[in-house]
Amino acid sequence: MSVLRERIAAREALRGPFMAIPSPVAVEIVAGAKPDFICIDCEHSPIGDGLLTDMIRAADVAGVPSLVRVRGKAAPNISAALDAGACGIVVPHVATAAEAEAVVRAARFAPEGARGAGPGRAAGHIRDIGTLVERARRETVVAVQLETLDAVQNVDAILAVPGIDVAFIGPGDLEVDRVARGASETLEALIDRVIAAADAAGVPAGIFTPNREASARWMKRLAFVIEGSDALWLTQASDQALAPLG
Ligand code: 3PY
Repeated sequence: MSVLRERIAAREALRGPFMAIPSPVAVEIVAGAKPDFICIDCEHSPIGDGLLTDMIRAADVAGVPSLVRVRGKAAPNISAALDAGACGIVVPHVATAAEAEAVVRAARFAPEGARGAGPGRAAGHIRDIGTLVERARRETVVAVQLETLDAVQNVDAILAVPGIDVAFIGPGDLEVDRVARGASETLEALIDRVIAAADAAGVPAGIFTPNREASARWMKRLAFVIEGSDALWLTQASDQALAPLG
């Protein structure tokens, strides 16, 4: 199987969940269902760096690539995820070209960026720093999450930044921002604008979906989908299992 970054660039149909339950066991369970990837969600969970490493390790054992949605745009969040061995990052709330440039700088080694070559897990604990740099140049996935009106406004400039692999749409946050700011454009129209810009820039677009039905609809149009989460599934399953007996 080719690496995730190549599969994304080839626009293979790829679908995987967020993992928000802070547990390598949860990763093992979900990885057993053979998703194309998992995306460990540090933005909306209490997953710290130590546990993140164990969750990536569990995904590696199962042969499932792990992306990490980092806690925020700051460079230390990005390097912590990549040094722990994630094959890529999803960076929330990217809204300007300058922010996109900072993401690429933090995520890519020179000459594309300025990531520090540290002796972390991704470097075989210093045994493989040369291999790390060479592999990361080929394999590290950089996804920017576009989820505000500002991001839509600036989408052409954001996607003109070299080194971005996925324009990932966050429809939930985009809708919150749209309503809060009283925008007249519909959510669908805003999403269409991002997809059109991504097509024009030659950058694959992706989107978050709440369930498999929504994924089936979106995957007629987009190749990359993050669907639901382990926490969402556990919520739904427990509500159903513990509903009052009829
Ligand atoms: C969104 O839909 O805005 C998301 O961030 C999904 O987690």
